[in-house]
Amino acid sequence: MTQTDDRTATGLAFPAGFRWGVATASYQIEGAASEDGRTPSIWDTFARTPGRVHLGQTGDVACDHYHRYADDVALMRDLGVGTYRFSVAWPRIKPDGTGPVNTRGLDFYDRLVDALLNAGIDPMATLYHWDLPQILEDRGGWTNRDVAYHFADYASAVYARLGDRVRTWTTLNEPWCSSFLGYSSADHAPGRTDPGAAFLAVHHLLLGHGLAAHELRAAGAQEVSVTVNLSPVTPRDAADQHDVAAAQLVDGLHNRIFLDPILRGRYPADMLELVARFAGLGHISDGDDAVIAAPIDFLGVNYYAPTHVAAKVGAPATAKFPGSEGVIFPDQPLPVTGMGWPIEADGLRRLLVRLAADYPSTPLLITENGASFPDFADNGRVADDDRIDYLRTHLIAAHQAIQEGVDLRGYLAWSLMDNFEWAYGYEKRFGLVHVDYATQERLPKDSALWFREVIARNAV
Ligand code: IFM
Repeated sequence: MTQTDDRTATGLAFPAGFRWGVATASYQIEGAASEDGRTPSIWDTFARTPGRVHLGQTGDVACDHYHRYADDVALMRDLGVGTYRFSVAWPRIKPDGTGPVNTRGLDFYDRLVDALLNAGIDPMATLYHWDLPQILEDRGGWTNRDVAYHFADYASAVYARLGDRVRTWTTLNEPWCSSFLGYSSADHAPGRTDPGAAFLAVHHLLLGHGLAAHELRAAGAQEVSVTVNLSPVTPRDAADQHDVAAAQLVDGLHNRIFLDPILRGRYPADMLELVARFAGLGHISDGDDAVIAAPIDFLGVNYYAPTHVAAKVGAPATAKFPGSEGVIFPDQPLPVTGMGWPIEADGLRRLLVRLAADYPSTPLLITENGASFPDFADNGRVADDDRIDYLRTHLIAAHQAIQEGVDLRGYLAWSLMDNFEWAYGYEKRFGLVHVDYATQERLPKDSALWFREVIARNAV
């Protein structure tokens, strides 16, 4: 990167030590799907199932990061990031899900971590970003309590190899997606449509988080965290009790069903009623609450868009939110990203302020924020002003939250580079760096140059 981009600096300085970085996930960038002993994950299976992923695309090659990681680390160094959040692919480490550790799988992350440290970049490892070994899904996946214990074993194995150099560990990424999109709405792998299974998955993901957090801590991890995707939920009419009740329900299913067990040690009462309705309570054992509430050093917050809801008599439930009969999601009069997601930067400020109020003394770190837009490389340049606007306004909102007293420790942009956007395949581009999938050529977009200046100034 030789150009600079000093558009914007409004002079809003972030606190000293604020962590700046970028994030990715294993299946979305690595490729090398059957190399060095890796076995299929649920996403390999899902992507091969006709009709599930845009144009039948898969992560077989993706950004070929498995082979090009050194160049990608160099890109990050040029960007000036202090932190790189990546995820580890469980099927590389334990190809049969539970048994012996595959050293060759660990070797890859070992090389990556060393390259990052040599480049002065702090590695932040996420242990589960959705690529469950298919062999475990064949035994029920996250509906099976045993998987939570297998997850903790796998976490220990990764820590044993990388814990001397990786100081920050995240157990799960976005358990809402793993449970509700994976087991109820079928938008994600494993593509099931059983709301009861989704609630079982919620609990076993939470349990897996708690067990793994305990193992990591006991082994000496310096920082343990979990990342949730949250959305502030607003009723269409704050004076209408039905709209307000609808918002409360969706807030429960999107946010509180994960936040309360992790940070308060119990399910919220309204959510426990839904769990009982769809899955019974037999899968919740005495002592689970305490395991799930294992202390964390910060909460990872992924924010993309706000949610607006209203009540409507007779409306059917939305599969992503089981139990949401009578709730609708009216279009909002807001601009949208390339995903069709409404853009509201103040939603991030509201969310952070609410988290600080409801769950005090938990430091926060934005582990993902970003936007997809239809980008085009033209004469060696991608002019993505819309992404710069998105990032800038969200950073200003984050800065405002800090001014209002929120203990926000850092901001990681999603994503380092364009990648496999799950069911949307390669059609949607979230990267700061453009990827030409035919040649695997990387080209920093204008947003990368802009973000580099933000990082260098510690200010937006
Ligand atoms: O690409 C995803 C990522 O894997 C998880 N958080 C949201 C991103 C954009 O959809």
